[in-house]
Amino acid sequence: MGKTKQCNVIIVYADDLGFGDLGCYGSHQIPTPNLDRMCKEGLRFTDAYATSAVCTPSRYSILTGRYPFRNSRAHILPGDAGCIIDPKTDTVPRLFQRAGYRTGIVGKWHLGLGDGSCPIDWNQEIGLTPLDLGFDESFIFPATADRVPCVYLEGRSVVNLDPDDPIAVSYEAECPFDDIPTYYKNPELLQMRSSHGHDMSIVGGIGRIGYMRGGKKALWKDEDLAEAFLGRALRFVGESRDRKQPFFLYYALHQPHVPRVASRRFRGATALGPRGDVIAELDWCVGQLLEELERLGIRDNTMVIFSSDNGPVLDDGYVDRAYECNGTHRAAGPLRGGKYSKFDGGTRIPFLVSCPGLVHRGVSHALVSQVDLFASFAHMLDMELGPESAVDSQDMYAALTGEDPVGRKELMVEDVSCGKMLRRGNWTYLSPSGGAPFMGNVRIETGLSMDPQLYNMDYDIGQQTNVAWNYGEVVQEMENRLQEILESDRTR
Ligand code: NG6
Ligand code: CA
Repeated sequence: MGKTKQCNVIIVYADDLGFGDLGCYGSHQIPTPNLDRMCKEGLRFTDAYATSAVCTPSRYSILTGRYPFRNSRAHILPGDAGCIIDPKTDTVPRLFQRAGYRTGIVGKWHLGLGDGSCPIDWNQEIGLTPLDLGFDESFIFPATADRVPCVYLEGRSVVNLDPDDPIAVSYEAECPFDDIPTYYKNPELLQMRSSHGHDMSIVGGIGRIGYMRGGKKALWKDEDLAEAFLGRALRFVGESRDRKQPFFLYYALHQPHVPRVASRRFRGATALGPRGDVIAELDWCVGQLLEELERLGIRDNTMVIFSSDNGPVLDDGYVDRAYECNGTHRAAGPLRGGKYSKFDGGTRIPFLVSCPGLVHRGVSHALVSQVDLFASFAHMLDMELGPESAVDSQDMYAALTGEDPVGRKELMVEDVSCGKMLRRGNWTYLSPSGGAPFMGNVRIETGLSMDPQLYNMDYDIGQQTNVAWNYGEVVQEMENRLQEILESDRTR
């Protein structure tokens, strides 16, 4: 088949959306008509994985084509962390830039800012941002919706900075600012209580991780986040179209990560409480984007990939009725565990591809990892990759377009504590690692065990029956292979 050279590419990346959260993946309780339609027009993958069960490492991989273990700083970052991607590292947006594309990021970043040599001064231009990693345009929030600073960053600067109200941020355990509202001192200001953590600064009536002072005019409103990001995404697409330049957009949604505050239009949209509502909102955002592509006459020339950075969690630290209203909804679908865990619920995620060059529509069981997008895009663009670029990325272009039903032979993922899982064919092998089998606060099974675990995903998608003792040779082989990957040349 012909290559879809010069077609636009959009990655829409949800935050904590589970394998079972969309209608097209079996949910009956959350209306997701837009993604369901995109699914009908494209390919729905059943065996696609993020590289990690949490955010920062997955995002590191999707943008660099490297497994997170290659970067010792690829763990959930505080909001004032230095950037963990060395500006010399090749990235997906750089690849597109080299191919003549206009590149943009809109939404959640969570890979750190500045070079880490000194604390970030939020009142000045910031030295190392997505602009230094291959993005021509950048409109982001620095970390997560529950971490300070709760501000947008456009290019190198905080939006709506007021020199008379400078921003200061601290992730010290003790609050260094005695004149800001905090969780225990000012409970009267809270509009949503925390179930665990999120008990430092109060911003917009919500307890956050980290302390923040100043920047009143710059603070985002949680209920406006969806439309603010969507507006920027549409603007980027429109401007690219006006310039007649092909574009790559990384649209990193903040939903359904906590705190879940739906815009007015979606408040009460589902019977599942705020978590359901913000998923309905997320679906609407994607619908708006697809409509705009159609309106501009570029839908047929744009590859849209939709996925999530890690699996789902109901209670991630706020009292927002996610458990109480969940009913029979299964956010991880038939998978065991969820966000944070080594079971498939942590890393097997929704993955939809809708693209002009599609060979087949429908369902693909090809085994693919988000780390593969880099090499697959290189193939699509007819670009060579140097030996140091995207060392873990495999060219899965034929799988993404539906030509190849098989995909990878194997892939590796990690849980929140960096324990490893190797998927090979129908086997999942969970390498032994210590730690509690259950995370009480989030009520998720971790998959941690000092025993090796082996599951046959053909018969046992819910990973209920550990057959490691019956297949000693497979276990040994897979453990050896994991070690081989982990020892492979880190410097490449
Ligand atoms: C955890 C937070 C959780 C979430 C997660 C990162 C607490 C108690 N929990 O530490 O709410 O922010 O980090 O999520 O603070 S991720 O999707 O960005 O990886
Ligand atoms: Ca996440």
